[in-house]
Amino acid sequence: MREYKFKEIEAKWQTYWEQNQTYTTHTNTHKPTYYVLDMFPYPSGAGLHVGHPLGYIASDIIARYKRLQGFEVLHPMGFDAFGLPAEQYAIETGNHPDTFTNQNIDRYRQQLKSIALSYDWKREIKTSDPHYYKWTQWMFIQFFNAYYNQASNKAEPIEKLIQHFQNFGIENCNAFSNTQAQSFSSADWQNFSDQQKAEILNHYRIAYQGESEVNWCEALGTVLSNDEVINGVSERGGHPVVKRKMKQWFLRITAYADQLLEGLNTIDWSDAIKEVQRNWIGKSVGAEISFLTEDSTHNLTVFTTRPETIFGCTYLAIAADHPNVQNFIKPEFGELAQNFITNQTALNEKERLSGDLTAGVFTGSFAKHPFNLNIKIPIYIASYVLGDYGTGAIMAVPAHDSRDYAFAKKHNIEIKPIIVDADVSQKAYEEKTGILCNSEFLNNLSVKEAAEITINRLETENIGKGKTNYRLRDANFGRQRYWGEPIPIIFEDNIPNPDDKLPVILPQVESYQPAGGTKSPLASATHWLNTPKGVRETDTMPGWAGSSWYYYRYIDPKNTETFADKSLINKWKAVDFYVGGAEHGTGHLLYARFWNRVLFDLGFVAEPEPFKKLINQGMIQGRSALVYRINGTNQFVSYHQKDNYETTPIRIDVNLVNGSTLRTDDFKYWRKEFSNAEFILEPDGTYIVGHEVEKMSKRWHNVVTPDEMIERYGCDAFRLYEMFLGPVEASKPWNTEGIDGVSRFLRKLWNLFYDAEGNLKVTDIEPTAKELKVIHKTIKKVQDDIERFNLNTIVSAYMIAVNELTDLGCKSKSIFQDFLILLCPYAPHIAEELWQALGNSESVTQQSFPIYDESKTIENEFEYPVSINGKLRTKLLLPLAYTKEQVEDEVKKLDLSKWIEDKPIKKLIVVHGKIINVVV
Ligand code: ANZ
Repeated sequence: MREYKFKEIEAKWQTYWEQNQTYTTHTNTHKPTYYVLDMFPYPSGAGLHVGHPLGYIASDIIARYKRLQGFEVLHPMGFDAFGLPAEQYAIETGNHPDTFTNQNIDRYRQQLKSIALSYDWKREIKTSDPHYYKWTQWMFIQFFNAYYNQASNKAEPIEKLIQHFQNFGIENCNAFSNTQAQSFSSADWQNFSDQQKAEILNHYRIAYQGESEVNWCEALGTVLSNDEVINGVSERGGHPVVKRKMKQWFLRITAYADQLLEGLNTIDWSDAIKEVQRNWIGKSVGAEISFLTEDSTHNLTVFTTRPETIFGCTYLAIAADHPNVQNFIKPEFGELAQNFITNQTALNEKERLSGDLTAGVFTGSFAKHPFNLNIKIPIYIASYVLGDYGTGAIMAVPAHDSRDYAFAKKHNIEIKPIIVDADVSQKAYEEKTGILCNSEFLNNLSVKEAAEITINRLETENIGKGKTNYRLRDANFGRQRYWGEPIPIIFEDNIPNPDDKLPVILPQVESYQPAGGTKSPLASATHWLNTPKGVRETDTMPGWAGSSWYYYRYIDPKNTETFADKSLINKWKAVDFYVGGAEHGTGHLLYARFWNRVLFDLGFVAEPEPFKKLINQGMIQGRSALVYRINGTNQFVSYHQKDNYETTPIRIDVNLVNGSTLRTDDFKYWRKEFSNAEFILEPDGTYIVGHEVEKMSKRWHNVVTPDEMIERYGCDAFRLYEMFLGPVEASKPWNTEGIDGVSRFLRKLWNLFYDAEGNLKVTDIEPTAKELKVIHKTIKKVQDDIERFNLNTIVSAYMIAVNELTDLGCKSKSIFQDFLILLCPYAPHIAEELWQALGNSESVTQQSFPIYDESKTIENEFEYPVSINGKLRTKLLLPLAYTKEQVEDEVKKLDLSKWIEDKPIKKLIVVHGKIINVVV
């Protein structure tokens, strides 16, 4: 007697897979390789809700499918373990963040295992493990010891640059930098002190020390991230926050701006996320133009993407935090201007741009128009001009730029259109604008041509030059926190040198509080800080360091000689299929691409791009449940009655609801304050709740966990349902009700194999043409849809197949076997159980994907409807290959006496493959 008991079955197979190492990846294989990766999670204290596994299940289906296709699949999982919540926990409790992190990891691992994801768990990694971060630190040192050569377009050892300085000084130096080192000869270089040399090299190293502004909160004694500062005060406590310049480590990602753009054309990612990266890199082609003040004492260089509009420029605007802003402020305008600067510089970029964009003040200075020295152009300080973009100053063209227009209107500045138009003569243009053009200038030109000509003229007249700008900034690589990888640098007489004794292990500290000043808690670990060689760097790496290269560690996780053996990297190359959230578009996904390119340039890895194909799973939202309290009472009114009262909606735990019906008794028990709640019900005596679709979060009491779902419905049903909800990339609400459908499907599948008495119905008989058609149709559907990543429609295909096979009374073992192989990527437990019931001893997950045979799907018989005098009477099954005459012969053989008695057939109409009509 056999019933579908999912709990027993699922436990049995999870043990089997573990004991038999079913999902171990063998690297000494001759099969083609395929690497399927999930973005590894940061293990938070809350564990997983049903939204998290969406991507994990999808990638698991791909991994399982690729195994069936004969690939050796690498499908690992690990943990991104450094991060702020653990740090916060340590500060609050005084406990080591590792304890907290490990607890969370254990919970995550157990949850992930319960979902039957086919990871090779022996490859698990954790970024906070010294065996792991040793290599993060080692890579940092490679970056420190490298520069970007613009001649070869790649990172090269810094030794090569030193050699160049030694031989030629700075002349013909092709090293990328966005700061300017002084000019020096080879003789100068040789005479420089070590300190001077170090400072020059710092302009070129991929990992370098730069100055950056941080948000400093005196009261909290710490540096805060932009998110932790709201309107100039700390989010926690509301203390004042000021900007402070600090020396910090950076990675020179800007050297790779063009490569990161071009690389996007070589990878299979969605257009949306490529666009996010393009915008973030923000390449702008234009010009820098120099404006001289009226009295010729100062110069203001602007960056513009529309150089040809220079004839319509009616004012210049400079950022409040421009380093030379003071040069332009005339004493009469001093007070207003200084106040404006003070107000502006207290705000961060986001705050400034969300404020009044027409805010600004006149400096009192004028500049000369470079092409017509008689025209005077006022210089303003404006809130919408950013100090750290372009040159921090703009030429404003109100007639052609909306922000300039708004500003000009507010400040009563002239608005002067320029004409780049074949229909308007130069003379008319000059009359209109008062600007004398060179002969033929701008006449008959497209915008692009006009821009080119303008740049040529700027260059010949030495007023400006063509210039490409990027929005991308070098990546800040230092945090003043404890829970991160120590940056492996020792300062010897202020000169930073790599510490080659790796790993530099995070020391034990007394307190996880910041050490005062702008230093991290590590600064108080004096025993660790001071080494015979010098003083250690106390900043730690940011969260994205360990996640920028982890995909290589899985390839060879236990290696102690190197981060991963080169021959193994050459075998797996890079990630073939990557699944994770789109919110990482400008963080992890950009940093990892950059990091990987440096490793590639230095010869450590095999591919310039780390993730060939990327899928971004959508969000699963929660479906909150609402009850309606009548204001000022303890009465709750049901959804359809609520409009008759003044009510306030209250979100309640979704587990108190069946469908939309509130279990009122449970509700009373839920919270003490509701224990004497009264209800105004619907006419049928139920309380109906309202629903709201919103983020799944504890705060809204709408969290559903995989644990609950698996407990109630089983893992197979849960996996199927996650996919059934809709396309993986789409965001959609969770609705527990719907899972019943897939549960029923699994029972129906079971009943296809077992009769009511629990006996296996399967036999070895040859499958019928109809059964073959069903299975081959399904093979094609599953294969096509997996290849196109349409994972939701496959669930319906399974359901249709089981319905059809049930209707056909299928008992064929070979049909069943094929079906179970098709099913096992989604529902591996039931597939294994039934596979074994069919007498197989090997795991179904190790079989070959069935081969589609189109000829089996072609109908070779047709069931003709037979009408007599226009009335449908019977049916006649005939080979489709029969000609019209053969069909007619078959009809004549039929015994139709029941309907026509002994009347002769007057007319016989046969439409081949469609219909038979008998007229008597
Ligand atoms: C004249 C002009 C005329 C401009 C026109 C635009 C339209 P992207 O594409 O983002 O690079 N700009 C330059 N530096 C700026 C700064 N630090 N803060 C704010 N705005 C700045 O945009 C470049 C354009 O943005 C530049 O071209 C400049 O305005 C402005 F019809 O110059 B333009």
